Amino acid sequence: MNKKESVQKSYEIAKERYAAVGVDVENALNRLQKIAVSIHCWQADDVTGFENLGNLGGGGIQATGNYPGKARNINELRADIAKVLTLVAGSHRLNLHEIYGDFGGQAIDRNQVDTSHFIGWMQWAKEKGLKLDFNTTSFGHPKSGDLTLSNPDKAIREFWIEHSKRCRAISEEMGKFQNDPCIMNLWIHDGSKDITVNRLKYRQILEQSLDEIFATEYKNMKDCIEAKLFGIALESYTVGSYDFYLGYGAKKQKIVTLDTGHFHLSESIADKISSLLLFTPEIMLHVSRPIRWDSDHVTILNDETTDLAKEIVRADALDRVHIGLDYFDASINRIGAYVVGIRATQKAFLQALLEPIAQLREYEANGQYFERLALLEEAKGLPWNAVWDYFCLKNNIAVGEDYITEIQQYEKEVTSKRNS
Ligand code: RNT
Ligand code: ZN
Repeated sequence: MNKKESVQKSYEIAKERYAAVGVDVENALNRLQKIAVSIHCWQADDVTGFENLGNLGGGGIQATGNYPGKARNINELRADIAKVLTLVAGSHRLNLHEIYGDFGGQAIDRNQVDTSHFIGWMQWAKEKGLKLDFNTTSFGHPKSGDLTLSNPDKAIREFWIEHSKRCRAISEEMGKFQNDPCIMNLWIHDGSKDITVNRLKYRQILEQSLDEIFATEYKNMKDCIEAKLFGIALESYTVGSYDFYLGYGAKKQKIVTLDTGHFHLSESIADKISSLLLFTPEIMLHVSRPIRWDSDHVTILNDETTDLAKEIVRADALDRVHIGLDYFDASINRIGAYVVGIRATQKAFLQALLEPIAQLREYEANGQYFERLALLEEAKGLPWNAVWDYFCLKNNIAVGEDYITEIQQYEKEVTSKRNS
């Protein structure tokens, strides 16, 4: 039996096994096919971007590692993303940061950016069948400092307000062009290394800045606000904490972005889904893998990721949750980092879609808690991987570990020839 035949045979057996616990595998596959992952452009170049403003310094974010071959310009980044797309099934999205604009060698500061710098991206994305998402970029700039939108200095604050407004206008144009809302994320690093005696003051300023930024109503873009626990060199206080943005999001009906690396390590992100669904319009996810802190390791198929996927599927909220990735591991092959993370996310959702939920809920309704626990345990071992292999085969995508050699080949022919 060749590989293709054995994948097909295993799939047929898996289908019967799942049917026995009341799960329709074909339905799960159809739903998985429609799940788009918003692929973050910044893993390709360690969050460097293409500004021509000289070495900015500025801080706020940090990638660690120096694996050779990072993308040095737009063409290389596009080639890398195109390669990634050949190794993952389904239709996805590309999540751009403002600093990845097509600035054509010009020094365009962050308060000067406009849609013209993203026309090239919009056209390229259309050719590739990708929808675009967007992000303001307030880190890595001389005006980044410790405080941006919450800065008491009016000039600095207004610089970042102007930047953020322009990013919303660009997102609106992207959404219009692709006939699908562009999801724009706003994350700022604002905080304090040491004790501050002005916690309220900075949060008040941030609230006012956000109100100003969001004053214009748009139809083709959606705003997300992303909280964080702390940043390196800003350990004592984060202006945009989860309480802050959850409150703001619930009050002003904005989407809260849950980055799985931005919470206390013992906190369940999965448990937040059902509450956010009740009080905020939609949810944006940055699926990552915190190690000790928000260290942005590649997303893998672990309990945290599958629990998150299960909560979304159990809440029947796939149409209200935007699934994005956010990590930037500069210590391994970057194409590989993308492919492992995207495939892991899809696997987590496949497992969630294959859960024998009707039976589990029946047990729960009847108070049959031993039965519920037993089926949850047994479900972990059901042959989901046979369904996954078939999903890849059906989509003409490398089955199992076959993508390793394809990435090695691309490294040999393309990325290893880039001298940074
Ligand atoms: C940083 C946030 C933010 C960034 C990207 C690059 O802690 O997670 O989402 O990673 O905007
Ligand atoms: Zn994030």
